[in-house]
Amino acid sequence: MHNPEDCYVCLIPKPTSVFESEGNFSLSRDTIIFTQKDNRETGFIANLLSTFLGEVSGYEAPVREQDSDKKQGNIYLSLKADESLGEEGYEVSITTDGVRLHANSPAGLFYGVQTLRQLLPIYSSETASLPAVSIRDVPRFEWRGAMLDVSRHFFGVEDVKRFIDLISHYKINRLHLHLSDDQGWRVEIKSWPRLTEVGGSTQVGGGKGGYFTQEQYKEIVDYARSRYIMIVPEIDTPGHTNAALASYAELNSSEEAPELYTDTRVGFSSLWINSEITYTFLDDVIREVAALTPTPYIHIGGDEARSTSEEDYKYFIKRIQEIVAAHGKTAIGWSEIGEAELLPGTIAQIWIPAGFENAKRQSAKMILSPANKIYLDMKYDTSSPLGLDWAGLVSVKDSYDWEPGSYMEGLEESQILGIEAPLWTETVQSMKDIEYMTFPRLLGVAELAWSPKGQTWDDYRQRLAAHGERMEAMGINFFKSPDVDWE
Ligand code: TNX
Repeated sequence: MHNPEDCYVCLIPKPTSVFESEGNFSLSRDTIIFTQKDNRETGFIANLLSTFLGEVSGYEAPVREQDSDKKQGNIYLSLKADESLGEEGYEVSITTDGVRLHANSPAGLFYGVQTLRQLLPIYSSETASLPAVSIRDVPRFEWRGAMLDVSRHFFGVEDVKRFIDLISHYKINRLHLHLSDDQGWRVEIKSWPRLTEVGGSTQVGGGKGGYFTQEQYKEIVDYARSRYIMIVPEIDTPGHTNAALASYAELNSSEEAPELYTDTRVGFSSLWINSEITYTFLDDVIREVAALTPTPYIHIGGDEARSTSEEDYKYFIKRIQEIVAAHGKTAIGWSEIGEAELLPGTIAQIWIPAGFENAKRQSAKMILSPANKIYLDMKYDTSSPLGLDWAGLVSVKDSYDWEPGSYMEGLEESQILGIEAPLWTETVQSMKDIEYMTFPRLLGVAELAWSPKGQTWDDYRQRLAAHGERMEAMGINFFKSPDVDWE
């Protein structure tokens, strides 16, 4: 096992098409990576490939610019490709003579490089090679997401960067950061400094919490962008707001600030819906977050507003969408926002059926995050040391073996933007915990989002079994699920 010829079978997510041929391309001390002239992004991706080659061959191939694609015996990355590959697809051909990777955009090249990484041997050897194979690969959905809750427990820049590195290997392209909740406010807002000074000072269990300065948040956005991942910031409203309410008395209808909260109940907090100060506050927050976030989306939460009346909720959701739009962004909200009037373009993220029918009637695009299938914070089985179980147990098989296209009744595939797996962190306290709950379930989610419809659990399960050693080599603390016969 693990000779390079076998390796193509363990690609995750599985490519659109794979054709094997004879032989392989041997890496040598003469191997050079060529890129097109004058493209800085391609240079960065080529350097990443060089690092991956170095890890297994002990030799980091140099990167050079070149005008034409004539040269033999080397690796060539090109931004000239078949139009049908779209924005994110790529084509790679490996022969005994060399490697040709083509895409229409740097993102496509980046995904091609992740595929090449999985085709390389797991362990370093002097005779490292790539199997002769020809792959054409185009994603099924444009939204391939993971969510990390940095509010219940705070995770700093280094942890978030590691998370980005790990998920980008599976062609995930959205990282939704849940930046505020009852237990903590995690992004600096210069016009309302107590949000982080007070609201960021603790977390579940009473630890010291923390927050991202605006500089740190920008660092995360840039780091993610260099891995073709878009950061989607969430400011959860009008419920899940105790940290903000504790920071500023004027946001409370009682005009008194509650204590900070470090337990895990939900549904008890609400912004003061009928006060203009609330909307001044939100306008400031959204303006600052929008200015830090170069991409189109801001998530407004909208979930579990059990302390807001229905009438107030509808009024509020309408107004906050207008604020988001005024700052040039598109709003995303959890299922429940479907009960309110949605502005054209607003996206509903479905985690429970509530709100779904009304969101569908309003033609909202949907992101699917069904809790009983892909909540990464659910226990795997009754013996899981971490996690919750309100949506049931979510085994590795459960998280893979469902079909997004027919999951919600009457939902056309064209209305589905994609899927996203959230990791809520009430019970998750360290990077090791994050990895344990995320891996390997997120790999299955990545495949559901990327690969053509109609993959089977049996086939996936074998690829995952072969992939375990690779996760080990990457230092990932993954759950060795009994659903899989790990090699
Ligand atoms: C429900 S999912 C929540 C979160 C919790 C999660 C725990 C959603 C939109 N709201 O506030 O952290 O359950 O699984």
